[in-house]
Amino acid sequence: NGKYNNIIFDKKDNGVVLITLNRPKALNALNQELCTELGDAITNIEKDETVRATVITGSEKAFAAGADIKEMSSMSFMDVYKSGLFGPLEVIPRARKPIIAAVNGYALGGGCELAMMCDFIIAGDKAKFGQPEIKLGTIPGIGGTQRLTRAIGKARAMELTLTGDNMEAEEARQSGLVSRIVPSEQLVEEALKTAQKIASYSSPIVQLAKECVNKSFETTLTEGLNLERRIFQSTFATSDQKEGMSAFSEKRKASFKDE
Ligand code: CO8
Repeated sequence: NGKYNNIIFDKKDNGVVLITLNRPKALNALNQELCTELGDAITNIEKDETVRATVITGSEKAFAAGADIKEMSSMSFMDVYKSGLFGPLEVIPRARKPIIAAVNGYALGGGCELAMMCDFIIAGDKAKFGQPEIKLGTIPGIGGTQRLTRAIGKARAMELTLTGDNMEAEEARQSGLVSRIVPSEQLVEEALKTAQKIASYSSPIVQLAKECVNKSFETTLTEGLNLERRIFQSTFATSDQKEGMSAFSEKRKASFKDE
C-alpha cells in the first residue's frame, strides 16, 4: 500500500481487492490526491490478471461526504476546467472488471456519484445518499444528475437534486439505487463475500456480462438484444463455457481458467 496516502489498497489472496477511502478527519472528502490515487489503483487492477473483482468502501460514518469543499472553494472556472477535476475517477465507469461500492454512512455529492460509478451498491442500514451541491451554490458534476435519474427515476432524482435532501438506505433500496441493505457492521464482509463469488467465475465472461448490462443504458432495446445474443454466442468459443457446462453435467464444481 506504501504509495497511497488517502486510500488503503488491500489485495486479498482470492482475486479480490478491497479499497478503503481513508481520510477519516474529512469524512473521506474526495480531494484531488485521493481521486488520483483511486484512479491509479483501478488502472493497476485492470492490468493485474490476478485481480477479478474490487470493493470500494469508506468508514462506518462516511463512504464519502462529497468532493473536498475546502480544496474547491477558491477555484476559478479555469482552475476547475484545466485541472480536469475528478477526471481520474473516469477509469471507474470504464473499467472492465467489476467494482462494488460498499456504502456505510454518508454518500453525498461526489461520494454518491462515486458510488454510482461502481457496478452496484451494497449499503449499510444507516447509509444516507444525497446530492447536496445545490446548498453550496453548485450542481453535481461527476454524474449525479444523470446516474441518479437513471437509477431512481426523474421525479425523486429531481426533488433530491433541487432540495439537497438526503435519502435513507431503505428508500435507496426500494427505489433501485442500491442492490441490497445489510447491517452496517456486516457490510464490508458481505461485500467481500459477493466480490469473492463473482471472482470465482470466469473473469472474461464476467466482464462480457457486465458489458451487456451496461449497454442497456446506452442503446436501443433491439441493438442491446443483438449485442447480447452475439456475445452469448461468442461465449461458446471459450473453454470456460465448455468447462462450466461439463462441470454441471458431471455434478462437480467448475474450474474456470479465464480461457
Ligand atoms: N469537503 C471537505 N471537508 C468536509 C466535507 C467535504 N465535502 N464534508 C465534511 N468535511 C469535514 C468537515 O469540514 C469537518 O472538518 P473539521 O473537523 O476540520 O471542521 C469534518 O469533515 C467532519 O465533518 P462535520 O463536523 O461536518 O460532521 P457532521 O457529522 O457534523 O456532518 C455531514 C456530516 C452532514 C456529512 C457534513 O459534514 C456535510 O454536510 N458535509 C458536506 C456535504 C456536501 O455538501 N457534499 C457535497 C460536496 S460538493 C460535491 O461533491 C461536488 C462534486 C462534483 C464536482 C465536479 C467538478 C467537476
